[in-house]
Amino acid sequence: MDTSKRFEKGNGGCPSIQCEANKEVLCSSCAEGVVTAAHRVSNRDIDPCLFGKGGTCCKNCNMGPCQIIEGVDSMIGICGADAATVAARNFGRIVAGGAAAHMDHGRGVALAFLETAKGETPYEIKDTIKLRQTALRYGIDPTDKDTTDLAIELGEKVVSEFGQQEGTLQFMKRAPKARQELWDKLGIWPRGIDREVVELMHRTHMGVDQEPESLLFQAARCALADGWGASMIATELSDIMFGTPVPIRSKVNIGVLKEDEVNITVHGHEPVLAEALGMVAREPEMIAEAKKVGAKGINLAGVCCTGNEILMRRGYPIAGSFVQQEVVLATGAVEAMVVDVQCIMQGVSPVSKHYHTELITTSDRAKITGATHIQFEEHRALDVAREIIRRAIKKYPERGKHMIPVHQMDVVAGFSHETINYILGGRFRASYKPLNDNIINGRIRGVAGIVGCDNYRVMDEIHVELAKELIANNVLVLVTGCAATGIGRAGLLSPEAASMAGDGLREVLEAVGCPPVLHMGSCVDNSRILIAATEMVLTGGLGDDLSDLPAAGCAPQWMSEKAVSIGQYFVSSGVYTVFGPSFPTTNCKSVTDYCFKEMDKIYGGCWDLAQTANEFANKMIDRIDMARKNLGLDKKKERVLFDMAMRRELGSPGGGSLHDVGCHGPSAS
Ligand code: NFS
Repeated sequence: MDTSKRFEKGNGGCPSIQCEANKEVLCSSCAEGVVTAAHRVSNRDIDPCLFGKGGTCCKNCNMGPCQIIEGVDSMIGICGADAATVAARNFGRIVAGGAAAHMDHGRGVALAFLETAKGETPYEIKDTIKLRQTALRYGIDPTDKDTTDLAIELGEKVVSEFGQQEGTLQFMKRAPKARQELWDKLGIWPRGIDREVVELMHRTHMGVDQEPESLLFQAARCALADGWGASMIATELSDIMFGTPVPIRSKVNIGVLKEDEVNITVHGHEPVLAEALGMVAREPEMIAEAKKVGAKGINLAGVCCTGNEILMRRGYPIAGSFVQQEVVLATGAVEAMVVDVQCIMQGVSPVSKHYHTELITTSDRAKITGATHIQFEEHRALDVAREIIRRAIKKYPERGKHMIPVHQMDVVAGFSHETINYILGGRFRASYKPLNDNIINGRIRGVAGIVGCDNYRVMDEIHVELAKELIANNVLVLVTGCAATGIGRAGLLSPEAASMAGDGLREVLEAVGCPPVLHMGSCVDNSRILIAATEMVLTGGLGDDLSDLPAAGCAPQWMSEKAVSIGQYFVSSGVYTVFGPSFPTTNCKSVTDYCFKEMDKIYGGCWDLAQTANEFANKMIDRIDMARKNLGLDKKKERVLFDMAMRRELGSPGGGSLHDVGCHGPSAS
C-alpha cells in the first residue's frame, strides 16, 4: 500500500501537510505565489520510479542506467549484475551518504573542540566532569591534568580517529560486553571513521564487491562508525563545550516567530554557529541596534536539527521541522534564515526572494545559489555572528505583508542520558535501577525510539499517532530529530501529557514529573539512545545485551540517507528497527529478506517496514512483548487496542480534539 497522498492539484490548493499552522500560512494572502515542497509534490505528474524506489536501478556505470527485475533473465544489468547485487550496492551507498554527513559533522565538532581547548574560540569547556569521563574512555589518565591540557589531549585523540587506518573507535567499547564479543566474532569493528565510508564507496563501484551479504556487512560496519563513532563524538564533545542538556522548557511551531522582534531562524545541523548567534543576540549593544530600527529585541528560533541542538542546551524555541522550513519563510516575518549544513531544501532560496528575508549560507560545504555567503570560522565566531545579526536587523524595517500563525506548543526538552539517569533514578542516587525495576515489574512495558525526519510523501503525522498508542500501552518513548518536533507540536513533550499514558507508565511518570515522551536531541544525539540502552543492560535484570532489552526503534517518515545509516547502526547494535513508508530494497526479495530476517539471526536486531501508526505500534509492541517473554517477564498485561473513535477521544493533555492538540497550543507569554 502506498500511503503517499496528494494535495489538491494546481495553484488553488492550500497544502495542510502535517500541521494546521502550515495550512494557515500557505493559505494566507501573504504566501500568494510561493511554491513549496507541498506544492511540488502535488504538481508532479510522474510517480516515483519504482526501480529507483525499490533499489533495483543501477547507475553506477555508463553502460546503464540498468533497470533490473528480480528473477527475469533479460532484465539484469549489462555487466551481469542481478537484483540482489544492485539492491545491496544501492543500500550501501545510501548508508555511506548518510554516515558521511554525520562523520563530517562530527569532525567539525572535534576540530572546533580542539580549537576551543587551545583557547582559540569564544567557547569554553563547560562540562568538566564529562571531559574527565570522556578522557578516561579514550585511555587518558586525567589525574593531575588541568582542564586545558586534558581537553587538548582528548581533542587530538578524537580528531585522529577520523583518519585512523587500524585499531578501533574508543566509544565502541562502551557497548555491553556481549555486544563487543559479537562484533569481535563478526569482525565488524570499524577501523577508522573515514576509512569505512571510503571502503564502502569503493566496494559499491562497478565491478568490485558483488556478493550481497558482503556489501551489507560493510554497510553495517560503516554505520557503526557513524553511531558509536562520529555521531557519539559530535554529541559528547558538544556537551563538553556547550553543556550537557538538562530539562528545559520552551516552545515549538511557527507561532514562536515574533511580531515585534527581529526574527532570525537558524537551520541545519551544527551547534557551533547557533551557539555563537545565541551569545551575541543577548549583547546589550545588539539589542540596542535592534531597538534603533523599531524592533523590541532579537528572536532566535531553530529549524531542523540546529534547532534541536539549541533547544536542548539553551531552550531556544523551534520554529519548524524539516517539512516546515519553507513555510516558516512564507510567513514573511523572517529577517534572516541562517543555514549551515544538511536538510536545507534548495526551495528556501526562491521562497526567501518573495520577501525581504536574507538567506545566509555559512559553510563552504553548503552554498546555495541566490543566498548571501558569510563564511563561519570558529576562531572569529562572535564577529561572524554579529555581522549576521546586523544584516538581519537592517532588514527589519523592510518587513512587509506578513502572517505569523498563533500555533505554538509548550515542550520540555533536554533529556540527555545523564538527565534520565538522574530523573528516573532519584535525587540521591542517580541510576537506571528504578527504570529497570519498573520494566521488570511491568509498570513500564518497554522503551521505544521514534526518530528521524518528516517527509512530504507522508501527509499524516504518523509520529504523533504512534507515540500516543505506544504510551497508552505503557511504552516509554524516546524521540530525536524532526520526529521530536512533530511530537512536540502535538503537546506530547510536556509532563501534563502523562495523563495520556497507560496506568503503569503514568504512575511512574507522575511520581517524577516527567513527560511520557523524552526529547533526547538532534539526529546525532541518537547516540544518546545507544548509551541509555547500554546503561539499562549494565544496570542488570534485563539481559546481557542490547538485543535482550524490551525495546524497539522506528523512523516512520524517513527522508534522508542519514536516517538509513542510523537505522543500520541500531540494527547492528541489536535493535529491532521499523522504517516507513518505504524501504530502499523492496524490489529485491532476497536482500529485503536478508535485512528483515537474516540480520536478526546475525545481530539480534533487524529491519522491518510499516506504514500506518497502528501497524508500527503493533510490530514494535509485539517485539517488546517477545523480549519480555524471553526475559521471563511475560506476566500478561492487558493490551489497549486503538480504534478511530479512541484516537479522536484521546485529546490533548489539556483536553480538546486531536486537531487541537496538533497546532492550537497555548500562546507564548
Ligand atoms: Ni535527522 Fe536533522 Fe530532520 Fe531528518 Fe533532517 S533535520 S539530522 S535528517 S529531516 S530528522
